[in-house]
Amino acid sequence: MDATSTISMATLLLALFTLLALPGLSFASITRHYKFDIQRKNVTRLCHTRSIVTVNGKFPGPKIVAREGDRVIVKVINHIKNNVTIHWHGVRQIQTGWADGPAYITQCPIQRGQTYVYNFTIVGQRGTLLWHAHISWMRVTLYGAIIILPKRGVPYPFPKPYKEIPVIFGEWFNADPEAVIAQALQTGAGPNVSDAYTINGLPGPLYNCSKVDTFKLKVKPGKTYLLRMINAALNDELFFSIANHTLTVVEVDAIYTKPFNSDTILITPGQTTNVLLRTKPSFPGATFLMAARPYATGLGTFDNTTTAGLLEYKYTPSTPSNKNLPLSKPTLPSLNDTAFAANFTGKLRSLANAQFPANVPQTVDKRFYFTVGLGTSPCPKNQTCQGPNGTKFAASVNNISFALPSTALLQAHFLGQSKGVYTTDFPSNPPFPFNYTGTPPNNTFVTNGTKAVVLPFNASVELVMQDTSIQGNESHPLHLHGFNFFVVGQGFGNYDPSKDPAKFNLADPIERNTFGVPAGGWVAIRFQADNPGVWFMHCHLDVHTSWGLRMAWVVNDGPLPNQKLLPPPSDLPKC
Ligand SMILES: *[C@@H]1O[C@H](CO)[C@@H](O)[C@H](O)[C@H]1NC(C)=O
Ligand SMILES: *[C@@H]1O[C@H](CO)[C@@H](O)[C@H](O)[C@H]1NC(C)=O
Ligand SMILES: *[C@@H]1O[C@H](CO)[C@@H](O)[C@H](O)[C@H]1NC(C)=O
Ligand SMILES: *[C@@H]1O[C@H](CO)[C@@H](O)[C@H](O)[C@H]1NC(C)=O
Ligand SMILES: *[C@@H]1O[C@H](CO)[C@@H](O)[C@H](O)[C@H]1NC(C)=O
Ligand SMILES: *[C@@H]1O[C@H](CO)[C@@H](O)[C@H](O)[C@H]1NC(C)=O
Ligand SMILES: *[C@@H]1O[C@H](CO)[C@@H](O)[C@H](O)[C@H]1NC(C)=O
Ligand SMILES: *[C@@H]1O[C@H](CO)[C@@H](O)[C@H](O)[C@H]1NC(C)=O
Ligand SMILES: *[C@@H]1O[C@H](CO)[C@@H](O)[C@H](O)[C@H]1NC(C)=O
Ligand SMILES: *[C@@H]1O[C@H](CO)[C@@H](O)[C@H](O)[C@H]1NC(C)=O
Ligand SMILES: *[C@@H]1O[C@H](CO)[C@@H](O)[C@H](O)[C@H]1NC(C)=O
Ligand SMILES: *[C@@H]1O[C@H](CO)[C@@H](O)[C@H](O)[C@H]1NC(C)=O
Ligand SMILES: [Cu+2]
Repeated sequence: MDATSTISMATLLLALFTLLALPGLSFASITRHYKFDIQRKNVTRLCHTRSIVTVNGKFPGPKIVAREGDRVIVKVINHIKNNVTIHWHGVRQIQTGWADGPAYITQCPIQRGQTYVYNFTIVGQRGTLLWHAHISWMRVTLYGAIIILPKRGVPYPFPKPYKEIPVIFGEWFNADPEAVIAQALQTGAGPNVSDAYTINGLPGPLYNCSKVDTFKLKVKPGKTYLLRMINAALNDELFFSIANHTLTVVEVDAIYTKPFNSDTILITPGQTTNVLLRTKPSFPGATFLMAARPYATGLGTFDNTTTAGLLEYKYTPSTPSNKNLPLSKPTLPSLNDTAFAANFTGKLRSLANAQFPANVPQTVDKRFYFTVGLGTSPCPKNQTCQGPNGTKFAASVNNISFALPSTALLQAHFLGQSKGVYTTDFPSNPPFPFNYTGTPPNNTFVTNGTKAVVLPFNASVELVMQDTSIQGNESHPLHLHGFNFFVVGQGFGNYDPSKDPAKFNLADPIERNTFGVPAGGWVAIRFQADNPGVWFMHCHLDVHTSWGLRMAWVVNDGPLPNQKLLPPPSDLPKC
């Protein structure tokens, strides 16, 4: 080897080394391939065997692991009679709305025998998210974790955990959930509630015939564990606590937070929360219960049971046995503790530093005020209905109960064929004002329609969502697809546009994709409409979604090539 080639080789190696060391270069990212076979499996819980729908026969489903910047390709093959779609909850899907997944919004369902390949990259996100089915109530058993690691060589903004553990909450029905919701929609009554909550698919020791199905977290003393918590329950927000241990919240919805300590966390369906658990410095000689049960304030019945798991310190011969020591139980807030909920959510702040800035829109192009809540719809002529006063339960946004179309909105939008599929007259304000959190109006009937809001590319949006007291004040965890939003303000009673904006936090508000509109209150959010496509927004309590608490935003293309929705993949399912 002569001198020049040695030099050029060294330069090349140096250049290569520099490139590899720099995070964010596309060639450092990789493609992660997954295959999801949708198939039934007999599973027993609470001494009750049921044929449930699974991915690859696993319950909860397989976890997706990727690094920030990676491409994820999931081939979904549907082997069952039910239609299926999969949603990658919280993944931004920049320009790739075709891979988002809500049925009849971004795609037609994958029917029996069909295959669809979800193909997307993970841009500017790291943390915990979840995937779940997004059609009818199929997500009761079709869900799993999405774990997005930072780019190689980039540390967490908190001490490196000794171990990372997914903790996924779910809801178990002894009955077939598809039959439960079909019957409720037919009769107009509230659906039968679930029989148990689960931690990683296991109800735990507080239910009859369930001791064998208990999640056990075995830990060593003096270590820091990262619990990646996900609420995949169908209809219930949950309080969670571990006896005698404090949790440090460090990330929600794949956004780093300013760390804060709490003995109990509140997590709504669709939300994720990463917490650090520091174990006791020495073997404590006792086992600790971890438990979750709902936060609920509505008038309807709900599953008020408690799921539990065990935090077990590893026993070594040099430590005394803990066999006969009492089990420590956590104290959870009462089922209707709205003060705790407000206190907890009020503590969440984005990290908002130079490396992880909070890009809060400081000015607003478009303002919206949406009521969210329950209502009723008339009973069909020759039927008797079992909802309030012989009507049917319904739910709405600005009094519109969203009717799903029979083809996908995104296709209609892309092809310029919205006529007969959806209209663009979704109201920016409630149709008639009333004291939203006071005595409900006499007429609680909703109207229905398939209506969307159209936004120009990159509009900055401020949306105030107001709970209504119709059928009871209740927290509604609203989830926005395709974006994260900043929670700039929240309060109780009716939003006051003359006084409340002065109190908005535009510096370090929490950024996330799902937020519980306070029971009997309001929340103000802001987001930049920088992702072209059709984006669903809905309550993540599936019973409310089924009743119509859902709507869609259409974000038009921008002028540049990287501001346009890409063409649909060739295997996009047809209706
Ligand atoms: C589930 O159990 C039923 C009844 O025992 C049986 O007929 C069926 O084949 C089983 N299904 C699967 C997927 O194992
Ligand atoms: C995924 O999308 C990328 C970008 O459009 C494309 O190059 C690639 O071929 C796709 N892969 C599959 C398996 O569809
Ligand atoms: C757990 O907390 C309870 C109540 O504060 C206390 O009585 C008990 O001693 C604690 N147990 C352990 C092992 O720390
Ligand atoms: C849970 O609900 C059941 C049935 O509605 C009720 O009987 C029971 O008192 C409730 N338990 C709690 C702790 O609220
Ligand atoms: C919460 O429920 C308890 C009974 O479980 C009741 O006494 C109390 O009034 C309720 N609080 C609120 C704010 O509804
Ligand atoms: C709110 O949180 C603070 C600090 O953690 C605590 O001292 C206070 O008691 C909490 N208030 C309520 C109503 O839970
Ligand atoms: C009444 O309901 C039944 C089924 O529930 C339906 O077959 C029938 O057509 C309905 N009649 C009218 C007049 O709507
Ligand atoms: C049902 O109707 C009665 C009388 O028409 C009314 O007093 C009551 O408030 C209604 N209940 C609900 C839940 O709408
Ligand atoms: C709305 O109703 C609530 C509850 O009854 C009441 O406290 C409040 O004063 C009412 N607000 C207005 C503006 O009337
Ligand atoms: C509501 O109904 C009550 C009694 O049915 C009536 O007195 C009142 O005027 C009605 N209010 C409105 C706003 O229509
Ligand atoms: C929508 O409203 C119309 C009346 O405007 C009614 O006939 C129809 O049944 C409603 N559809 C649904 C799904 O509630
Ligand atoms: C599945 O979806 C297709 C397309 O929308 C629809 O025609 C069919 O009725 C659905 N099948 C079932 C079993 O729901
Ligand atoms: Cu809701």
